[in-house]
Amino acid sequence: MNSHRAVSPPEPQSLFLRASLGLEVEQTPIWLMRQAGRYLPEYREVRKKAGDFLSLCKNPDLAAQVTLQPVERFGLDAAILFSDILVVPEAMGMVLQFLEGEGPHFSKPLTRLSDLDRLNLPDPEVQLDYVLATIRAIRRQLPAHIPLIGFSGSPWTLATYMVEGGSSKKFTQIKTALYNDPVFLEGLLERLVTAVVHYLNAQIAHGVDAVQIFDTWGGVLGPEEYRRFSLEPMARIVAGLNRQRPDGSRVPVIVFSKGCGGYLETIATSGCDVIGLDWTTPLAQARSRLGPGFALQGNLDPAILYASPQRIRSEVRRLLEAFGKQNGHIFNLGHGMEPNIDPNKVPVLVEAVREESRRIRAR
Ligand code: 1CP
Repeated sequence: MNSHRAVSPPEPQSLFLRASLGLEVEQTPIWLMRQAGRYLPEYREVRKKAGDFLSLCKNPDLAAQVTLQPVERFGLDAAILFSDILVVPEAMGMVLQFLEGEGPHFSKPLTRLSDLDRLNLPDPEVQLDYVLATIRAIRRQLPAHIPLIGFSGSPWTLATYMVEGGSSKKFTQIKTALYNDPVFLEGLLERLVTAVVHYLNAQIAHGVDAVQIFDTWGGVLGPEEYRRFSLEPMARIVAGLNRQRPDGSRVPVIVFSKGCGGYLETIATSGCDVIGLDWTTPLAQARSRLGPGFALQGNLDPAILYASPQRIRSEVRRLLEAFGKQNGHIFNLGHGMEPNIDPNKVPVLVEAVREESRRIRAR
């Protein structure tokens, strides 16, 4: 007998965590990006009570309540912390507002290297204590078998908002910086890497079971720029995370770079466990390019929820049939839920994923 045999870490029981690690599951787990939000009447109710969006994010009891709403209503396989990626730049000292109908706004965008002196490195236990309190409140109420996903924006995606001053269509300011003043941009990304590592490690310490890095705007970069300004900072974050719990279990990391189906082989070098896909890359093609070492998350067009129940079911069937019996798939949409979808379409999607994936596995 080999007395030096390593003690293997406990196998997770939840469908979501098992699929994240490529383990066998009896049906495909499902959660939805932006599963909490304005399409739910019960969300709009709580948001009204909070006053505005940012006040909702900063109220741990109410933020926990809206986190749980879609999980309770639809029986989803994971909860995602209700917050926003832009609380990190705010904690670094920028002044953030969400203007009604216009989205996020920073009053003094960063334009040059000397502006970086205005940023501080936040202690998540201090400036982001409300997020950690929300995680603890969720964990107290969420059934133990449902995992909680924490998240952050990628440094590149956060930097677009900090340099453009808000949402952008053309990314003129940040691309000007990228080509004319890379020292400024790299200095900003470096500070964001450090801030996000501390932030995600604090989320893990306070009870999230997995983390997702949202790189919503990675796809506006060409291949070389994507590698240098989006992927490399994310890889430094992944390398800095405490992914081993005291009991030896693993905290999976999901990287979601929207519009980056052409860069999957680059994303695979990030060190993540799960690669999120938008709806432009066929799931089976992604698997054959990446091999079985990565779980995949996605990837129907969110607009499928405007279609009829029959069409939703047939699209789910088509997607799952094409992927077949392989392990390592988490069902999701290819991006967030739109505020004007009919919540009654969601159970159609959830049931279709469960029925079809069970049927395919039973063959
Ligand atoms: O009016 C409202 O109620 C605010 C709408 C809203 C909501 C519900 C915003 C403003 N953020 C959120 C929540 C949110 N944001 C979550 C919650 C968890 C969930 O249920 O999934 C998450 C994960 C985010 C992350 C986020 N915020 C991203 C990355 C993911 C994505 O959707 O691409 C980005 C880019 C933001 C910025 C942001 N927050 C809100 C707006 C309107 C925007 C701008 C989006 C843009 O520039 O197009």
